[in-house]
Amino acid sequence: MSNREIRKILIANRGEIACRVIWTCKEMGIKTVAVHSEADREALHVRYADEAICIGPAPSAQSYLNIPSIISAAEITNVDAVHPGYGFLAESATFAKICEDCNIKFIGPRPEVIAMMGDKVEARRTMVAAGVPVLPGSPDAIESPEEAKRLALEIGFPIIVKASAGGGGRGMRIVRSADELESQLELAQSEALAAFKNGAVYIERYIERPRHIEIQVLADEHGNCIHLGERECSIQRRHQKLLEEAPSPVITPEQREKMGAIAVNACREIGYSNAGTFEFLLDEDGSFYFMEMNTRVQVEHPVTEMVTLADIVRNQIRIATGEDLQYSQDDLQIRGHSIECRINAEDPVKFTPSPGKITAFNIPGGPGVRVDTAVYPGYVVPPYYDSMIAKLIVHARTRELAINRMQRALDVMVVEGIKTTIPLHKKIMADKRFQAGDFSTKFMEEFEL
Ligand code: MV4
Repeated sequence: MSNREIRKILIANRGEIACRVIWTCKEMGIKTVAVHSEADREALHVRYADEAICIGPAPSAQSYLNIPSIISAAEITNVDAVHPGYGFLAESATFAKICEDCNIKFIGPRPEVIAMMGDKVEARRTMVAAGVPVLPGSPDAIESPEEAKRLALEIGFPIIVKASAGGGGRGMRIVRSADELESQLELAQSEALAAFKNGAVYIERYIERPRHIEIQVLADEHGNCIHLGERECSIQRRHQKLLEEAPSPVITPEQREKMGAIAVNACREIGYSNAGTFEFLLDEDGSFYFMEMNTRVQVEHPVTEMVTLADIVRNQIRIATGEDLQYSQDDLQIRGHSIECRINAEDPVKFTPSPGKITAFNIPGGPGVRVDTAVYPGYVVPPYYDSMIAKLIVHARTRELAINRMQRALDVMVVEGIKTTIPLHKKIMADKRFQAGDFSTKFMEEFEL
């Protein structure tokens, strides 16, 4: 069933994800409109698109986050739909609603669903109702220090205080004993208020050494939903993922089926549509708990594409036209192993941004190697945006072969003129614990010792 034609899409983003969306649009015979800031006139997504419109000055707030400017560009170019990519306006319920009101299809879930998942207390409550396991914690935002104390004693220390409007690790505090609870709670609330203009916080039992495992789902607008297995995202630093892989070295087929079924069932319960990701914390005993849901395509989607042969962006667009999912769960298989290394324009030791001119650029090739990037020799990495300049993705029959393939690829990857995280990835690939699959979200803290 298809009730909406999409002939032309505006990509409300920049960088590699804008290029990634354009590739699939080209394959589907869909015309594309790039938007760009004044700093991005020479950007690759501008050259790849059929049309390009400048939407404002370099700072994101005046360009890629400027809703009136983007809607104007969409109206002028007469597009049928907007693809938001990730970051920027991808999880703005306001933007999704305005698109809808302007009769432009937002390629993502309904605005109400985006808003609900953006409120972590509400998301948690919704997931409990949909049968998704969550950690013992507060059913609502914390109202008083007394309530926090009562709950904490029930749950047992350590606990974690999280901002309801936060996410991605911003505004969290670990509390290890009752005597520090009140002060930490107050700090968390005032930090949340300052950072998100919303002081609501909630508490949960704290897991010391979890793994971050996420399930990719695809849901059409008619209640059909499938999962595409998990991604292992535990290797991160300061809540920034460094590399991801699929499948996870510790998830068994039975565990995958269980986690996938829970995610798919939840999607049906909440009327979720389009691509989405359920983030789980996996405990050392194999228990898993819902953390957050991402209502967009993710940076790390390629590792899932490599092991399933699905084109996630194509599925997003098909779903947005109102078509049924083209495959059922039984059609989907996980084949081989994929790893993605995020190449950032950063000092690999200090993790400070390293913008500037790329004087030499060489990308690896050969079987099972994919590079998603928007940079080229002579390109100047602007200082205004995210520092990720490329994703190096490999696919091989086994994890061991994928690590080997990644090492060979990293060896021939050349980015000169700026500092990058390539040397760090080489060290991680050579690490015995990484190779053994023996790690948690604490891996980088221990790695640096
Ligand atoms: C936790 C946790 C342990 N216990 N919640 C970090 C990101 C945000 N989405 C939630 N996070 C965590 N929540 C409980 N109850 C540990 C983390 C965490 C983490 C999670 C995923 C990936 C990396 C992380 C690094 C530090 C802490």
